[in-house]
Amino acid sequence: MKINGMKTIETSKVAILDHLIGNAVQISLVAHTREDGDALGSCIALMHYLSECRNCNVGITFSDPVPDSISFIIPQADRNRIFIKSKDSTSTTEWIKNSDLVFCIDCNSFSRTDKLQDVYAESKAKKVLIDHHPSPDSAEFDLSFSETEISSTAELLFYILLEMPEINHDASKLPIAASNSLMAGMTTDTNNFANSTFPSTLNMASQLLAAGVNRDEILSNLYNCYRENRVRIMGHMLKDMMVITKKGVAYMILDKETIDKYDVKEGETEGFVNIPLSIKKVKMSILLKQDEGYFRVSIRSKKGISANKCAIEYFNGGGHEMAAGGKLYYPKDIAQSSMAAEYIERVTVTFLNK
Ligand SMILES: [Mn+2]
Repeated sequence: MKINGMKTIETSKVAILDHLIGNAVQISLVAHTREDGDALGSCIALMHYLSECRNCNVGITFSDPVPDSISFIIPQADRNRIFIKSKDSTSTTEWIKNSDLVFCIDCNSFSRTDKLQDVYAESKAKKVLIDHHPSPDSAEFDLSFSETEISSTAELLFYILLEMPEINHDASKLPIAASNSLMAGMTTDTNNFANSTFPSTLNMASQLLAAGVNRDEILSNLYNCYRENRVRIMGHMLKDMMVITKKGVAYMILDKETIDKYDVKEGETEGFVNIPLSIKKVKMSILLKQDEGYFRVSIRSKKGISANKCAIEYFNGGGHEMAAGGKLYYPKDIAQSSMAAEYIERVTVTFLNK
């Protein structure tokens, strides 16, 4: 039963988790590649709970460096507890190999951890999943907390932590660094309460605010600290690059040349794909960003249209019902990069006619 918008977490699973943590010597956390605020915030929060409340030895492992736009979520003192595979392959691999407990955060399968996939697959550690994406690869894990009717992994983690004996339903007992990063993670995944906001989400926000989280500072870091270039290219894309099809699909293709011209950094186009949905006639928005041999694809849709299905069927990806991503490869899916627009036009007509 749900009371006052709280999320109920199975007591039997909490007991298993408590036991696994109690027996662990070294713990490794991982999230999906190209980590966002939710992935990073959840990892930082869990790390603080494990180290401060449980005295565990914890490290976070990522495939690639954290984008500048969300790096404020990492407290200064934690910088040396994050292992980046592309920067320091040996210590990252060693850390994972020597861990006897592993958490897969905001990521429904190790296959989404890019360069870390094989190391985690070979790990003999106990494996725990905490995630809000559909279709988790449950067979990979000894224990799974998977819930899709929730704003974010940060929210799911918040309700799990409330159940732990040291916290015992009192959010003020969470380390403040954990509370701050849980708030940051939930805020980014809900786009500051614009989407996937449930009664339990507002309940969480309320409890965290009461526990002393500085939300103004988080909002300032998230939304008032961009580089000028980001706003300039946003203007250019919306004015000169956005196409709206007869079917109400808006798409923008950010090519290499433009990326270089505006010196676009990793994570800097975050949120762009949402903007066309503010137009009444637009039902679905697609953003393509050129990489080596493929485009990275982001899809957002309005209620009644599945961004997830579109991503699975045409863009080698998936995600949430109304927010998904994938890849469009050339020359596999399209003969050359210049044919991306034509591909989108064609497949979205087929998709929306179904
Ligand atoms: Mn998430």
